[in-house]
Amino acid sequence: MPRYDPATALLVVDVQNDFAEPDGGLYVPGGEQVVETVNVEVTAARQAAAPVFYTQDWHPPSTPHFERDGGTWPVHCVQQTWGAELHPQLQVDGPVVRKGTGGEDGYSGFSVRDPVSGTESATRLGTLLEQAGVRRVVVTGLAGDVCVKETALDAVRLGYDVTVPLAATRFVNLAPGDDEAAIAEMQRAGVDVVKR
Ligand code: VGL
Ligand code: ZN
Repeated sequence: MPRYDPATALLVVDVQNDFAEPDGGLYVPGGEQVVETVNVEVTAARQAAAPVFYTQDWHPPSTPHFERDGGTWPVHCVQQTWGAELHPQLQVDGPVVRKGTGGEDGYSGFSVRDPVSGTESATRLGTLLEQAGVRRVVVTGLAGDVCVKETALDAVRLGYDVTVPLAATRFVNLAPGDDEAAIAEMQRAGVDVVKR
């Protein structure tokens, strides 16, 4: 388990019903299992006075992020629906940063991208980490080959030391092998990927 301290934050990415529950709109196989392992991290972080931040995929009902509207993904995490809610068993003890709210692709917790124009803009997460004096981040949640990966890569670019404990994530594997490719990409970027 990663060691926490006030400068080592825990990031909990998109632990929402649509990803974590078998009848969710974009179920990540084994997603329900991370609720428990993430909660262990939340408890450890809070005991060490480490800040915890959550992200929440939060899409409008129609967005070019969705396959039916010209994008990639089945409908998921539509604002105000059951699927978009954080998992009911998730321990929430810190700010929740929503992403994709204006119809953007919100893969990284740090930034969103307009799927039509390609323009990127920052979420609140970077500012929150700066204000808290964070130097290191532990990235957990769903999915390991999508939002966890993009959040971890962005955190490296922003100068943070980054750890991803595999016990606290699962992979969507839209294409077979996406999990191994994501792990390799994170490692090449300097992420400390902790195997189970
Ligand atoms: C995610 C696909 C689409 C994720 C979000 O949270 O990993 N994946 N939107
Ligand atoms: Zn999404």
